[in-house]
Amino acid sequence: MTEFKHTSRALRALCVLAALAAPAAFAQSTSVKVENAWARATAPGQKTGSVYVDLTSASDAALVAVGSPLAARAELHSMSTEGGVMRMRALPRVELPAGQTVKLAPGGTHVMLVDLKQPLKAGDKVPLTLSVQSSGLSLTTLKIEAEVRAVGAANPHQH
Ligand SMILES: [Cu+2]
Repeated sequence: MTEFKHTSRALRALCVLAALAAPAAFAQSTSVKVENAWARATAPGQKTGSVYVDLTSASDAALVAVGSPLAARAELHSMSTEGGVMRMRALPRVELPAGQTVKLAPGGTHVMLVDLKQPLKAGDKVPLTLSVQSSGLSLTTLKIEAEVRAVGAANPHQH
């Protein structure tokens, strides 16, 4: 009998917590359309990989973090050509303005997989998590898969 009382008190406490947490979590969740996710097949010995994807967010948001179980870490990079030299830099975030399709594509913004745990072979799937922050500051984690394609040469840049 005593035990039963304890349980119901604990349950009541849980319900209160859930009620407090729910409205904020649902009101600000972001809906993002993910299309054309693919990764470039790696050359033998290559320890980095590039992933590309088209993202369209229903509301103003930003891609703030990426991850993959196939790499030690994943980073957001931009790439540009300055005086004929390809330069790349890490980005803290990629803005996703409402209703606009933002394309992560070769020669531009990309997801870089650093310290790959295995080669990326054509036809394989690369699991990825994308952390999207809405303007209301809430974080949504998207789980996607990028298909590995053998396109052109290996990465134009190596770490
Ligand atoms: Cu890069």
